[in-house]
Amino acid sequence: MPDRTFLSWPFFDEGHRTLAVSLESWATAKLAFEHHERDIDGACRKLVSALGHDGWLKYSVPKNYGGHFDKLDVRSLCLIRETLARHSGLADFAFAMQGLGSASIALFGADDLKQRYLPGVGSGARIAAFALSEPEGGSDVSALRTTAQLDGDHYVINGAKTWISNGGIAGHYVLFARTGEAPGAKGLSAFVVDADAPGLDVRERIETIAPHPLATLRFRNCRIPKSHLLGKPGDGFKIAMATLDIFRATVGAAALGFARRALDEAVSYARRREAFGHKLADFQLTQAKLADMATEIDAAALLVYRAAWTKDRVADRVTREASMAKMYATEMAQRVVDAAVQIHGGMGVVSGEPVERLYREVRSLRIYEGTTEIQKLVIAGQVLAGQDEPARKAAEKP
Ligand code: COS
Repeated sequence: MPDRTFLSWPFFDEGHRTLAVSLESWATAKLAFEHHERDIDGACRKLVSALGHDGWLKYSVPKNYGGHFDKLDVRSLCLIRETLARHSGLADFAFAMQGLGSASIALFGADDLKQRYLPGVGSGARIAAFALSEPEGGSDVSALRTTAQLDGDHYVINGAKTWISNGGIAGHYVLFARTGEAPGAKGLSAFVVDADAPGLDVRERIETIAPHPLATLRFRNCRIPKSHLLGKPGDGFKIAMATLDIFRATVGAAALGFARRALDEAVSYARRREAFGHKLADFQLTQAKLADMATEIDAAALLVYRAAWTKDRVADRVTREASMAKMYATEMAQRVVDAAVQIHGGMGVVSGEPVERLYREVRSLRIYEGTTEIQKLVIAGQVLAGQDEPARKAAEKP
């Protein structure tokens, strides 16, 4: 049984506690922590559909478009990702992408775009994707090369995007491209592109150590209606960053889920496995590992739910908190999962064992939605600029 004591922390209200308990029952009944590798696309489609059917995707869209809350509640998103990740990395992935691939529309789209795209995302009928990274760069967003040129009532898109999760199975892509209002970051715009838009091809699928739908997309004179612009021309960088401000904390939450599962597996193995006439759990070297794992998990949970609570209750801009949560929790999860593998010895590297799977699942979290190195730049930038707005607002609260 995973540690649930954190649910009594003051970051949460009763709704969050109920959500965590009911999703835990659902995940226990419906999700198997097992191999899906044979038909990843099919498994992913089924997961989106099940998550939608049973109401969990209502947390990915705002209330007016079939969701639960007026705006995305980051604490709920984090609790859901943490719980799903503990049961199935692919279920966490399927859930996370519905939010990441639609939040820019919810935050910056015109009402008719929201009406067209968000209800399907919230019901699971439409699979969403976020297309930012390019073959020549993912970290340096201001250097994106894909172009979108205005031609009458359309934008014409040319270029390529890569590492696109749900590439090939998505119904739409939130796309960032250069519209050229100014050099660098101020010359980017955001759009919604339907997957069947003429001129958009899925060029190749990418296989990774923890398989999920992932592809490179090519745009050749791909025409989309001008009305598919999100926000204003030139707003693309800020739209991408504001979206990542929400979802970076949730990546930390997924890392927490993987880490909690690894700790549970390690404790259970240490209690039953004998060596030198004792259970592994009787050895102080094992105990020291378990103590470090448990402490790091709690530290990461505090950072993740601090970021989520700050976004929900205190400040719109939580760049520093979200980056700290993402960086610390994903690095922590790597260490915790590695320690769990070590406690399992040879069993830890047997294909299909839960900790072997966690070892593969956890690695990409330190890379996607901003590498650890990028998070350090973001945090240092905030510290050097003295941007402590959320902390100040929190201190002012009665
Ligand atoms: N919310 C709203 N606006 C934001 C913002 C945020 N979170 N972050 C930055 N901005 C604004 C800034 O206020 C600034 O606006 P002004 O020029 O009007 O002041 C503008 O955007 C540029 O910001 P900044 O100068 O901080 O940008 P940098 O070029 O220094 O940022 C990094 C560079 C590396 C931090 C950024 O490109 C980044 O996060 N890259 C990683 C992207 C990523 O996660 N890639 C993985 C693909 S997604 S799976």
